[in-house]
Amino acid sequence: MKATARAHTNIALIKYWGKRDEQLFLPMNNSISITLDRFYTTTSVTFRDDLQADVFVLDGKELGGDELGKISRFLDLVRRTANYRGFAIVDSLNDVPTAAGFASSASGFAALAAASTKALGFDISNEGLSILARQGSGSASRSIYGGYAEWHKGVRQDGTDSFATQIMPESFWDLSVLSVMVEAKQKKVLSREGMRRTVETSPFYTGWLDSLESDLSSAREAIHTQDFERLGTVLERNAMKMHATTLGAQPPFLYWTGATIDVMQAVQEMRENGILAYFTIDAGPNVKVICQPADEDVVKMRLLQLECVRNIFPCHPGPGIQYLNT
Ligand code: 2P0
Repeated sequence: MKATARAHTNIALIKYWGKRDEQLFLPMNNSISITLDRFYTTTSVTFRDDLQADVFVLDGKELGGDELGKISRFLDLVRRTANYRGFAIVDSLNDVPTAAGFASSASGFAALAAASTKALGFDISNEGLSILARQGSGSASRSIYGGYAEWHKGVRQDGTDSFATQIMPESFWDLSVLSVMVEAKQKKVLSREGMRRTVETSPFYTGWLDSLESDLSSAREAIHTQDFERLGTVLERNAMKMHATTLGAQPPFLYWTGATIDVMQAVQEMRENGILAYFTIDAGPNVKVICQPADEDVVKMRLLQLECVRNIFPCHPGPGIQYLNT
């Protein structure tokens, strides 16, 4: 009744931004990501008949309140499917520096989905795991797979067709993803709230949805043909559009700081000087800069010259779910 699994974080090239069902975590649009090698969560789940409640230990510290509540609600989904009533000890280690600006919820819920189903002896497909992980955090649906993945929004109301699939494995195409840390402060508008506000109030949101199919097909084709310039162009434009929707929300909000813009401009200047580098930004001020591995050192050196840059974590495409012996 015990299993351990590891899942890696991912970075969206075409963003998930907006839900059509908040309970089931059903998105308004497809998204495309790269799973990264460097940051991951390792989770052990032990189901025991003698426990009176679930226990959640994160990085050696027992957590209660909201954090435990999210884990317990997620385990309820697994228990319901397995028709099992016992509680569990969930022991998680996060090798994801929060300061690097990666959502540990993606690796966290992907690892929890894999470890909890394995502990109860489920025979579950990757798509089934992706559907389950999605219900902990949307972006977790993509962390089931290594390399390049696409989360299909699905059309059904029950979410049974809303899961990710792999576009290409990590060995197919090596890219450098530099996580550029500019700011360690807690973000002001959490992504969950930011998405909701944007969908409900931003007049720019329809523009986001209307132009998504074209971004998705460009990104898919660019990955299949290893066309870096095409991929970079579409991922940067897609990030800009996502952030533009927040400016139209009521009340408006912006995830960028001055430092974010300094990094964006440095990336655009590098391109003017012939170095192919592109940026993307999630629901916070840090920037991810994507370049070809041969340019990684020069891009890193240039960005480190900026006064606002505190640290840079270079990443590459990484693996999907791994089960570890316990
Ligand atoms: C993404 N983000 O595609 C987008 C881009 C942030 C910006 O997925 O509410 O933690 O748990 O489903 O997955 C971050 O949001 O949100 C995110 P929930 P999640 O990576």
